[in-house]
Amino acid sequence: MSKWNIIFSIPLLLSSFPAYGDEHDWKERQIQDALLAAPPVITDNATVYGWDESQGGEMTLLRLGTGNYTCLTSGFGSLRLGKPLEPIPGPLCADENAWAFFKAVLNEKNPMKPEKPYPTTPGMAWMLAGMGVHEGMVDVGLGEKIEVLESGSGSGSKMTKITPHVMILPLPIAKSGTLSTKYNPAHPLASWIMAANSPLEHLMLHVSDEDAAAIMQGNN
Ligand SMILES: [Cu+2]
Repeated sequence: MSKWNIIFSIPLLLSSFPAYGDEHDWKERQIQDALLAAPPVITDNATVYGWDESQGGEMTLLRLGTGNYTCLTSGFGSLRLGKPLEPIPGPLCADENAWAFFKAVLNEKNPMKPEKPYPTTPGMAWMLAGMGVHEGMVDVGLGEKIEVLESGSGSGSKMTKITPHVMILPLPIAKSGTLSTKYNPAHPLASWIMAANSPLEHLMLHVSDEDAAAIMQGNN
């Protein structure tokens, strides 16, 4: 079943309901989490989606924006649909091309074996809060996992925080260059190819926490 159809039918109703008490609290908390993904020039006008815990973690519209970016509360970076939020935040903000790609990914039962070809125009997705990686793997659903940490680099430990990054995706990349196909905690700012040789292949461009903070501040 397509989760995306549900996602778009519910928000139209929800957005017209006033939010009180607990419901308002979790929504506000998730919006604040999502806004950590990118600088205000992006997030100020962004649409924000989060996870409705009362609906088993179903994706839901939290805030409708007028800008070209869509932000998602922590939990999407690993496509952990319907699962509890990660202890390490991993919100993201996607431009229109990246969002079109994510929508197509969400519509597939098995994102690694799409029935419909994914859009091919690369977009940009910001994850300036970094992301938590569970036992060196990212879960894309149906038991399919992408190994993202260099083996022998602490990938056996339960949770590793990878540094702030921007993703260009989707982006097929020849393996003839110097880019690794894994994140190496010993070189946390190195660019690399995530989900190499899969339909989710993309470029990961990392910055330090300090530089991410500078980007978040802009000219202020
Ligand atoms: Cu990535």
